[in-house]
Amino acid sequence: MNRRDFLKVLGVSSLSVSSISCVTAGPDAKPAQRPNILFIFSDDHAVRSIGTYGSTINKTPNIDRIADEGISLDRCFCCNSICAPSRAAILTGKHSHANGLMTNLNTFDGSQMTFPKLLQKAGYQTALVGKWHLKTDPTGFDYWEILPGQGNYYNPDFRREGGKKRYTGYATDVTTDLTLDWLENKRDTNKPFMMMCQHKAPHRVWAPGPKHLTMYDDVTIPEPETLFDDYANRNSALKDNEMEIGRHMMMDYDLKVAGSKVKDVLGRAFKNPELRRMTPEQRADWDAAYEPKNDAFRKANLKGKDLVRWKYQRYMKDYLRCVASVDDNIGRLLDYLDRTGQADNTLIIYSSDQGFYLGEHGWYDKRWMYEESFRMPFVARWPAAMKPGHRSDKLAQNIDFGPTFLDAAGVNVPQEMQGESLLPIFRGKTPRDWRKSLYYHYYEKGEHSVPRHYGVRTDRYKLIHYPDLNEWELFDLDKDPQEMKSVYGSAKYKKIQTKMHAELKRLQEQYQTPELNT
Ligand code: SGN
Ligand code: CA
Repeated sequence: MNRRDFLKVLGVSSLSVSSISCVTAGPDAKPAQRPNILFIFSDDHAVRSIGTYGSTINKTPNIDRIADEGISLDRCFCCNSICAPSRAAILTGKHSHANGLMTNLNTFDGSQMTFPKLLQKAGYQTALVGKWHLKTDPTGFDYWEILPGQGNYYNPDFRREGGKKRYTGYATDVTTDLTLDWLENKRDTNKPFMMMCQHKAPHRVWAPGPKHLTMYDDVTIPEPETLFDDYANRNSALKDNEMEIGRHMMMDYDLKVAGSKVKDVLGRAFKNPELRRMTPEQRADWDAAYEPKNDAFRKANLKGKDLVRWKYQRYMKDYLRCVASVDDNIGRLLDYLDRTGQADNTLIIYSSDQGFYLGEHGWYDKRWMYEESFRMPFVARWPAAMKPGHRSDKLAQNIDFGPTFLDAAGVNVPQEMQGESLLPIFRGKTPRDWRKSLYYHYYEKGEHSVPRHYGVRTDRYKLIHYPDLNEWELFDLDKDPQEMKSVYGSAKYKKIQTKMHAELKRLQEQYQTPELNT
């Protein structure tokens, strides 16, 4: 029985144990007393490129400010490391099989229960701006304006009820402009708000904005130890992956060597889709930044590992430039809250749909249950109700976000949500029976050739099953944090292995997962 079931039996709602004393939240509270919720969310932002998570490669002063004045979760994980499924899990508080959105190819059933709908019903004004990626129109929002599909970086199109509009500018700036415009001019100020500001950045094709085109030009980004992984001692599909910086990044499309016809190992040489969207001025700035560096690259005629190293530098600098714009724009939202006196009673969150590989194992992209793509950043601040400067290593998951926001708003968390409110953790009062393990399931058979897999993670161990390969992996994260050697089947880990199998089975039963029937 989980904590919420237990409380139900006692006739106590999760709110009554975790409501916050200085906020008079509850069904009868005056709307103004309930917190605003500002959820800032990005696409593919790995913790290793965030200051508060110990980044040695970049600075993120605004994300760090949220953490310093609130909390950062060190062990927050997604339930399925891919965009649309992570978003659906957040909206519904449910694992992928339970909300019906298992892969990016599925369509979200917008008629189901979601936390924005419940907040709206409870008197919140709800809004969504930016990347959505769930195919059907958003439901449960008083206002929405979204990027179609994956969206674009330069002069992005946005879709809203009854129309489409192209905005001149850079997507991260435009998404923030639209967010601020709604907050300042469009909403009903008699009601608390819940705004989801969702960036495309730093998703592929990592196109930096005009302000950051030459940032990092004079530095060398440190390489991860596993950049030249040989994929030994783990599952047999690793060697068949299609997400290597060296072999699967395209020169023009990914690496900004405009006009290059050099093909990747899959025979592809796509053009960067952003260049044709730019205004002549934007294109001139872009070329002024990239062409001198591209000339030097062509002359150097790099081969083998030197070429991989060059690709890694180009990739990382572009990725980090996109992150810099996200961080700057978070600063604009923090300023807005300060300027309007709303900072104190606004729960502001920064997170991203999953992690990402920044060269670890030689990769970009995500999908695997390995730490880099499994982990999500999560920082939150709510001065009226939380102490500053708190870190937590408790196991949290994206299915907890909805329950947390409902709990903060004084709205009962429905029994059908599988996540738990994180508010007790925010207050440093983690219940003794807080979860000891997490369930993960990746279902897609598609791009980047990652096999379907599922598993369980505890504080120290991770067990993964690849049903199509009929193979298992077991990692001791204390001894092998980079997950370079599976100890599955080793005599030394026999007891742990048995325990982890039992734990996986327990979670499968708790969540009624599909592999129970396979
Ligand atoms: C696109 C990307 C992939 C990426 C998926 C999923 N290719 O298809 O590299 O894995 O999105 O990303 S691209 O050529 O279109 O950039 S997700 O964040 O939407 O899940
Ligand atoms: Ca994503």
